[in-house]
Amino acid sequence: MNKQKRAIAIHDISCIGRCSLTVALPILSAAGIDTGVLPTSILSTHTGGFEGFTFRDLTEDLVPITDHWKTLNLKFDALYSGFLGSFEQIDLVAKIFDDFKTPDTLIMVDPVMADNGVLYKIYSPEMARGMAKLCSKADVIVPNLTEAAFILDEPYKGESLTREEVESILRKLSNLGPNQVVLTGISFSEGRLGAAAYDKNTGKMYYYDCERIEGYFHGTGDVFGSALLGGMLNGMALERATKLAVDYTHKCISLTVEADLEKRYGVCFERALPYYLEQLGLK
Ligand code: PXL
Repeated sequence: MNKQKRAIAIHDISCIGRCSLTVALPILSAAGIDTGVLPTSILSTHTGGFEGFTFRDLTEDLVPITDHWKTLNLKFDALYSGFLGSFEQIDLVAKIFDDFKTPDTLIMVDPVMADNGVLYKIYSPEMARGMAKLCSKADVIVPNLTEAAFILDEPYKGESLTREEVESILRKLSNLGPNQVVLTGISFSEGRLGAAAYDKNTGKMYYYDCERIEGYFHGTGDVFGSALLGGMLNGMALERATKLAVDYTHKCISLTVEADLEKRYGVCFERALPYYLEQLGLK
């Protein structure tokens, strides 16, 4: 029998406004990965840009769902967590990682909780501390600079950091446990924006950036993380997958701006999927 790669995406469902599962699922599926979901919560919209959103916490469902999977002896090539619905979910997801990890399972944690120096609504500083614990279980983590500061319990210094500062953050994050760290929102010169990646096993650091497009674009962290994981599951090394994730995210933003689309709906990642598939060699 041929082997089909399988991943589980552990994020919320924001019913409106492309982010989390409505981004991870289509991107990973396009990358040829059979992607199952473990929804952490359901919101009527994401939390940034629509007033009065509803929020249903699905903490109580995580254990029954994954207990059923255990009886089926299911195996996954990747477990990918993002936005969680409660503080308790941190320990539950950590346990799910332990229960389903095999020597071939890639665990990716995007410690989604903050941006631009501020925690998202519904996240508490206590939750931020818990995220550090979850990151310690991962093979790869994908924080932005704000999330990195919360995880390391350090002040957020803004975006303009030196290479030495970025390298020190990457090393400290990898010392928590993950072998590979990809830090987003890195800018060493005006008008450029990208990511820095560190592989603890080789000691190598990589930087890659693109032209910066001004403005805040919702859900782009999820686009980036999903594109990175899709690249890695298609056999790309960290450096190549990081470049692809930066380029694809940049393309999604530039198409959204060109088409003059309403920003709170997230970026039109669908229109850049042909480019993504081409880079993956799937088209
Ligand atoms: O893209 C991160 C994210 C995920 N899920 C929800 C969010 C956000 C960012 O604001 O609100 C519900």
